[in-house]
Amino acid sequence: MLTVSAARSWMCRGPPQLEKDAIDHEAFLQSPKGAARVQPQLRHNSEKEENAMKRYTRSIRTVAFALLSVMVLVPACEAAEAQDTRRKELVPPAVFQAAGANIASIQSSVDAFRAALGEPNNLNELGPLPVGRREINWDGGGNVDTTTEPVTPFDVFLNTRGGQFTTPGLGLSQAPPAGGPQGGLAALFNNPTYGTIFSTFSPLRLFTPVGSNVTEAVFFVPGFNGVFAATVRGFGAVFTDVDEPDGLGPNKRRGSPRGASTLMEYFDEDGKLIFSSFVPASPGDGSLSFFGIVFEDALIARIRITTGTEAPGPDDDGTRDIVMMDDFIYGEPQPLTIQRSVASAEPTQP
Ligand SMILES: [Ca+2]
Ligand SMILES: [Ca+2]
Ligand SMILES: [Ca+2]
Repeated sequence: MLTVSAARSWMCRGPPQLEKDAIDHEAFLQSPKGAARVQPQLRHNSEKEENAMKRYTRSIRTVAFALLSVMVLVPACEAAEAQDTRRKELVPPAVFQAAGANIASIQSSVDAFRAALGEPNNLNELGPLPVGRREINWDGGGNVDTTTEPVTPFDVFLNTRGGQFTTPGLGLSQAPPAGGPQGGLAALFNNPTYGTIFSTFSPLRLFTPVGSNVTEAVFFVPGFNGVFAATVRGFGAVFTDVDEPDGLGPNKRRGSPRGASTLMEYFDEDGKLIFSSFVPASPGDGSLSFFGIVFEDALIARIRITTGTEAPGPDDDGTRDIVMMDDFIYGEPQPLTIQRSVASAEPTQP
């Protein structure tokens, strides 16, 4: 089967055997013996060429179809080759993080992260777009306070914003800390304390796995219902009530044996871990934390978020750190294999 890289190379350089045949044919026509002796051979060669050209044309069509089917539009061969070179070099990302008692504690860090990803907020626009970012605040456009049933995969924003979220647990839910027709997190996890120990960065709802403390994110070109896999150059998330580390130090730390509870892990399209970090903590209840990174290129294919020391349900106390998520903010999803050239090319629809 023709690989994408082989197809791209062929598209760039053309089939070498056909070029050689054409050159030999022309030299023969110009030779002294050519006009007198060559007509039968010339016809034969012409038929060979015609057949070769038909095969070449058919092959090109096949390759073009294969390329389109995997979203390889090859805007420029030079860009593709430059991409292969740069893939070997991993430039460290810019890191944005903050934690504190309230929204003001993290607002400037979130805004700096947004600026690093770039304008505009692409909302529900059809992708792929060359610049900008996507955001999910889980709020249903504003004052929605319903608690959604846990589902996985969580595909609510798969088409509109190109984000798909999964958990190894029962599912993922959007909910206010308390209240609304279903009672919010306090009712979802049958723990009334959850109504007071969590706060929102964007009111009214938070996002959480149920039956697990792990959430994974993958990306697609917005507007195509998850058909075209994509990567992003940056991803950040807001958290509430990250208590650990609590400053006790490695020998007296509480809860997690890792010494911290909330972890962000970033993987490339080959599944390789390219960056990981714990999320900064803040003491007390209802605190907010933010952690995000931005690479130069769209290297991030998957993210694994570990929230707290264990799945929500138990009390948040000296041995357990329960954590919820709020806003997800990420770079405009770029189709796999052209992500590094799209920024310098005309926007292309798949
Ligand atoms: Ca929210
Ligand atoms: Ca707490
Ligand atoms: Ca906590």
